[in-house]
Amino acid sequence: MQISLSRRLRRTPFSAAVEAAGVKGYTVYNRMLLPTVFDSVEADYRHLKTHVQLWDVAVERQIELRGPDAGRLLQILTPRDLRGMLPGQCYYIPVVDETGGMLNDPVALKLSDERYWISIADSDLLLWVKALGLARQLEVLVDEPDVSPLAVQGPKADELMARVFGPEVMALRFFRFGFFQFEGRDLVVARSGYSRQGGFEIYVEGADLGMPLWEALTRAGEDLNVRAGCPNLIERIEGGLLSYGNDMTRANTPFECGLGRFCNVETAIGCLGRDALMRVSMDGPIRQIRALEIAGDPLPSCDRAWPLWAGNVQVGQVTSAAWSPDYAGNVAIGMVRMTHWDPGTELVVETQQGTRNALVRGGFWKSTT
Ligand code: THG
Repeated sequence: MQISLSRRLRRTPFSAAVEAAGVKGYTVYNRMLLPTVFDSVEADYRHLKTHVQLWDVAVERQIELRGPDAGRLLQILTPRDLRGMLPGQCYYIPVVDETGGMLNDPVALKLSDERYWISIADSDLLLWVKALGLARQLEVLVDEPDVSPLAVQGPKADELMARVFGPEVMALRFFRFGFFQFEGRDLVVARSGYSRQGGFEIYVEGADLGMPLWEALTRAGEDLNVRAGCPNLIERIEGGLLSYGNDMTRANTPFECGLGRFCNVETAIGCLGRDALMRVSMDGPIRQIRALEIAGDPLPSCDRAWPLWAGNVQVGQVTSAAWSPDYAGNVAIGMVRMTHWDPGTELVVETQQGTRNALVRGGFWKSTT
């Protein structure tokens, strides 16, 4: 069995390097190839937690907003109050529709007062953003620039990045970005990324720079054991990093997703979902994302929602699960009804391989070891 490639399933500026590194699995994300495994998911996990990896995350496509109304349009999309956002900052923003349903959970970057990038998760947000800009007759251009993020993740990321971009890159604070030169071109480099191991994301502008940058990082990091990697299922569950389309969909509000800390419904004036979210923020959600431990041997990956049962009543579902070598158990993310979401609650989960006991936890594992 193979994925048939065509123009609709886009390669990335780093695909040649990923293939040369022996990628073993891909998923499709924003109609682009996203590597999921190189050695084995467990070996990739251990390497990520020990050394440093290069991740082809070009699938994190950018939506550029440019023009005097760029900030206004961004505020229409999200219940997070953007008034305090400064150039050089990244904000994790829930994006919601008029019912308060989640459309995406991107990272927004403020390049200047009139220019933003929205670094999107897996949903067709460009169409929604363009339509809103046009319908509201805003003075803003909306499109997808030729920008492809390359993530450098792991405990040795600072050392590797300093060698290629200079020691100044180490002064970047979390969720801040600056401009750093590579081959005479200015690139946005942020301290961010889809892991809890620390690291950076380089927004590679111009596909021609992809392979030279990958090769420079590989050469510079030989003695650091640098290799190709990718967002790791086990590590991201331990860290409580949510996956749009898996752990939440348009059927969920940001409060249900545990993203209430990124919502300011009182002050996010202009947000399309503000009224709807005001109503649900008063009472609070009746179901919410939870970390769960699932008993027994290593589970297969969660290729559909696994119902969660309390007796013969369904009280939620598990949407991501993996065997954790460090915790010697199955770590999972699910959505659980209020009546059964207290830490220590024992439930039963129905996987494609039969039922298992599941325990609701008080929080994620957030391992950085
Ligand atoms: N980086 C960039 N773009 C992205 C992702 C990324 N687009 C797709 C996807 N990942 C979007 N989803 C997330 C989910 C979590 C985080 C970032 C993007 C994240 N969250 C931290 C947390 O929840 O603790 C930090 C949030 C904060 O404190 O502001 O990093 O990874 N460019």
